[in-house]
Amino acid sequence: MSATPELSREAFIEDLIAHNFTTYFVATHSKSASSNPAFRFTPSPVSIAVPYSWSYSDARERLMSLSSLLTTEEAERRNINFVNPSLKDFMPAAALPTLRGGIQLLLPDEQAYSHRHTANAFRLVFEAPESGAYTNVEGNRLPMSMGDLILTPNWTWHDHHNEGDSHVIWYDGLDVLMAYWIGGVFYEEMVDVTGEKYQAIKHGANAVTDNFGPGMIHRRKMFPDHIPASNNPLIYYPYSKARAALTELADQGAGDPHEGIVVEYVNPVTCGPTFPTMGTSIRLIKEQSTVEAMHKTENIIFITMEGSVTFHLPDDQKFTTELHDVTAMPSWVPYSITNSSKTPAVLFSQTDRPLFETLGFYREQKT
Ligand code: 1HN
Repeated sequence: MSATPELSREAFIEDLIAHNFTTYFVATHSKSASSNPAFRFTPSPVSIAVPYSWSYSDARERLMSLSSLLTTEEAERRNINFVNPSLKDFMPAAALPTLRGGIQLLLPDEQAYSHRHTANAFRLVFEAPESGAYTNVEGNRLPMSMGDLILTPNWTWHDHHNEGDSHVIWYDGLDVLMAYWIGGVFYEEMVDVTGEKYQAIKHGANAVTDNFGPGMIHRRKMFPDHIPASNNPLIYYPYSKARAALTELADQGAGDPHEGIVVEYVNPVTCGPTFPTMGTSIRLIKEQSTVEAMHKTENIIFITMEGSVTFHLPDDQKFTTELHDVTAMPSWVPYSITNSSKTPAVLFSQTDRPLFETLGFYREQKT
């Protein structure tokens, strides 16, 4: 196109966009009303996602229905994903811009065959038989008991099994949305690599947890060379230990008005987050107490593991949760958390805060 000064501003911009160009004034300027506010230069972040809370009982009912319509063989992973209504048109299965979450089911005698991917993932167990449900991560048989946290870091083989006498349901948390956006997803099925659908069991869970007693690890034994050195070798965190840590801190009177009593699951090698891209923590909110609101640049998903809480947001929006409900809070949205009952509440969380911290974008501000 040659320069045509006689074009009106509107016609010029229309032509520009039609030819796959744009300009700061249209795409980014804070005064422009033509773009999504999330992509303008606003004084503080405006997320492309909305706060949202999904009821576990609604999701669970659908997962059960799905189990009579789709086998694990067909589905590879039979799950129901949590979808943020403002992201559904342009991101696959996103609870928040970087985070994916879902619940997965195995009935007795079912299994989900081995695969691996660069996206990091964790499993948080919601319902499980007394024994017999487990995930095999790189040959380690890790039991799935209520509240246990199991990691399947970047490029680790993992398959799930239920040899128990009742169903197992767990939450899958992944950083895979970020991996899609940057073009970082690799994936393969074990059967195509080795001819086997499942891994052999080489170790029990104590081979993982006992390794950290002396404060030393045999990294080569835990993870062969092809797996990134940044991977967290502590791939199993039993709920009993996490819960005991919270009780002990509560007894000591620990806690912060803006956080409650919170412990982070850390990579013991770096003392950093569970994964380079994604952190996990567990928090106790004492009976009849409130965690005060704050702005934070993190996308965070809360899962109610015990009790019930109410999240209060701007414009009188609120979410009251029940057991295993999943609540997503986008970056910078302030929310307080109230536990008005007579028993403590426990919230698990999945956050992309490590990304902000690593990139130098992390900020927080009191309301
Ligand atoms: C995955 O590997 C699992 O291993 C579950 O159970 C859900 C969603 C997206 C990408 C990979 C699993 C997943 C997933």
